[in-house]
Amino acid sequence: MRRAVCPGSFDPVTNGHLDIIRRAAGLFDEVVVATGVNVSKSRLFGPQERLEMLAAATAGLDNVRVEGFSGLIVDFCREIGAVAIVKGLRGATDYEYELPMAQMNSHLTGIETVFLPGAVHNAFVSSSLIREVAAFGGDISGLVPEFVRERLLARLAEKSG
Ligand code: COD
Repeated sequence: MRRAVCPGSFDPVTNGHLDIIRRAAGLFDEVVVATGVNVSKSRLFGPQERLEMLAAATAGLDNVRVEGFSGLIVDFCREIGAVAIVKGLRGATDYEYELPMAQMNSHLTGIETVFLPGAVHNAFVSSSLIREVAAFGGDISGLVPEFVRERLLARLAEKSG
């Protein structure tokens, strides 16, 4: 059983994330999508909400499950017996950000990181831009699952109300 982990903040999950998760599911026997905390980012949704949205968005993928983690991603990978971390790369900026993390994770436990090139049509999609565009009334349909769009608009309305 070759198990991989797709980690991220997923705040919220986007179609860019889902493309990487789907493709990882085609490469490994099982993919665990792991929602963690990026200490350098502010959050809109809590851990349980991000988990629920990911579970709903990946419900059709038989060999994908969703879990939360805290602490180091390498410790989580060891606990569940994962052989690789899968990350998506939208371009050079992602690569520069992800490479030292992959090298640090390899240094810590020897785990491999597999990079998948992001699809061109999702290259501009990030959770932070989605949150910002939605907050100012821009149209984010087609960039996140419809139920995520609705949940995001409801959360932003709550915050401003
Ligand atoms: N197309 C393709 N890939 C994409 C797209 C897109 N449109 N959008 C995002 N991605 C990829 C990102 O490149 C990333 O690989 C992944 O999806 C998740 O993205 P985010 O933005 O949701 O998640 P991040 O980058 O904030 O998550 C960071 C982690 C939580 C994974 C990281 O901080 C972590 O591992 N934290 C745990 C503590 C730890 O171990 N720290 C030491 C690391 S060396």
